[in-house]
Amino acid sequence: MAIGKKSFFQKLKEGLANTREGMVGRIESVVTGRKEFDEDMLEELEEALILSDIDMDTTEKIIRELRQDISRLSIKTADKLMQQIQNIVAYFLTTENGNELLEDLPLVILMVGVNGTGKTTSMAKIAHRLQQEGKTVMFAAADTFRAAAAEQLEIWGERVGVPVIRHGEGADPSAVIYDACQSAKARGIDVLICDTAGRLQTKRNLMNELGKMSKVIDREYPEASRETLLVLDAATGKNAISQAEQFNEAAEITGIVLTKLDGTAKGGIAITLTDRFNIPVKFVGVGEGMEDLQEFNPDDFAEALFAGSVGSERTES
Ligand SMILES: Nc1nc2c(ncn2[C@@H]2O[C@H](COP(=O)(O)OP(=O)(O)O)[C@@H](O)[C@H]2O)c(=O)[nH]1
Ligand SMILES: [Mg+2]
Repeated sequence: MAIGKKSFFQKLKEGLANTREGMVGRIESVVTGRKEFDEDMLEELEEALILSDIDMDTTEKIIRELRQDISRLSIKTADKLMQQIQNIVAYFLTTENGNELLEDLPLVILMVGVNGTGKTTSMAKIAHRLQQEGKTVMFAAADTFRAAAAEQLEIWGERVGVPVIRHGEGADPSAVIYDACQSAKARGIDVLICDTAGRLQTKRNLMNELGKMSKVIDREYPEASRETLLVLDAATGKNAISQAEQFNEAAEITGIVLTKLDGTAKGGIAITLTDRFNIPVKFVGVGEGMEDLQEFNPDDFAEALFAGSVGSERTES
């Protein structure tokens, strides 16, 4: 294992510590010391999963899968069973679409999500990552609802060395996007990342606003590939599901950024989100530092989650 990989994995493990204690701890206490992996155990496991922010529907699918695997693979030991649950979790975290950002440049990313989930700071972290890959980035301050929002973005822009296109408070967000598209094209910017307001409006309102911005990009920058990233705060647990429902109806979400996994035991929500919406998680936030937004990988995530449990192979702390 390369050093870079190890520190990345360590950080992910640390970020998932509370979820591991909660979710994996619960699973482990059902599994260990069992003589038989029978229906009673599956029922207890079902409860354990539901308590871990995995919804009923996804839980039932996981249990069904596990029931089959126990007989198909003749699983007889707790460590084999834990390993298989980890495999199933990784499988449920996988969608048909890739977890990486689109490679085709230029790229325009629209950041959406309710206030406080981490849109603006995640933009800075994504920009930092793209710059390390040698790409040029620009920000559009299309959260024009509060003056503070554009100011905050400007501070981040200065910090990471990214130009920011902004208008005054209360300006039309689509006008900001329009200017940003022109400017990004003129300067040959690789990735334009657009902040948006996170007010929880009515669905119609949200749809109109996001729809308008999207149309401006389509019209002004048709050659650009597009991502719409929904930022969700993992600590809000089931609330994140209803947010995803609303935004998914209002816009074509291409990826999820799941923030604040550090300090919450509700990380299991990632499993429900990918299963329910079939939208890939593209990044996870495991801290407030610049390097604490990681690219998401289902296998690494499941492995970090189950690290140190009876079935895991990588047990170093
Ligand atoms: N601990 C932690 N804090 C985060 C993470 N992502 C964002 N935050 C914090 O969440 C707060 C709100 O973030 P902000 O980007 O302003 O949210 P916005 O309203 O959606 O733009 C800030 O204090 C961030 O530092 C994360 O992954 N972990
Ligand atoms: Mg913001």
